[in-house]
Amino acid sequence: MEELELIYGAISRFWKNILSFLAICCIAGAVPVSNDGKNSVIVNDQYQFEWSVSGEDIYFTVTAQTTGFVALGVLPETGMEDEDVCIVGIYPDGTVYINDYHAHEPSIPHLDVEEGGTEDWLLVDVSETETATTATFYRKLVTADPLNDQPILPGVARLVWSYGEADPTDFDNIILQRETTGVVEVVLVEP
Ligand SMILES: [Ca+2]
Ligand SMILES: [Ca+2]
Repeated sequence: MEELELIYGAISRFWKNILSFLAICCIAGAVPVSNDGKNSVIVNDQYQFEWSVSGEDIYFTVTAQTTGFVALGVLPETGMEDEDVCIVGIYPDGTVYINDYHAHEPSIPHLDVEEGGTEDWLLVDVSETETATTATFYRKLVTADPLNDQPILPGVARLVWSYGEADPTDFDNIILQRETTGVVEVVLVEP
């Protein structure tokens, strides 16, 4: 009996993985790859990310081919308004920055703290080479700032990926450029 349950579990996981794979391929055209048990998505040759869930927290590591900022956002189930965006990077002098944003209209994010909200994306590490920035950051799956953040729930999540060619000179005056911004749908937390 136990053996049967094990086989059933393995088959069910297999199909779940296949369905996740197909969901990502069909919706976003991105190719998911497995990396040391972590989940990861190559959005294109300029941007890729990994994620892992630990208790109530979700960790992301984003690598983008830029020495400017990298950004990752969470969209509501439908529509392009109310993006919840994390923007992170490192200045040439080594100073790092990470800020939590809310975009009422697509691609024009405003600092959560300027709107009575809280910083919920927290930095683990950011580093830069001559051509690329890699940042690891995390937040609670469901933050205590519902007006400015989107919850990350089991099932398909709609994410915004973005990067900028330069570091921001004004944290509350950033526009996510169309050429370097897109949406990817991915199962971050298994239903
Ligand atoms: Ca927030
Ligand atoms: Ca936010």
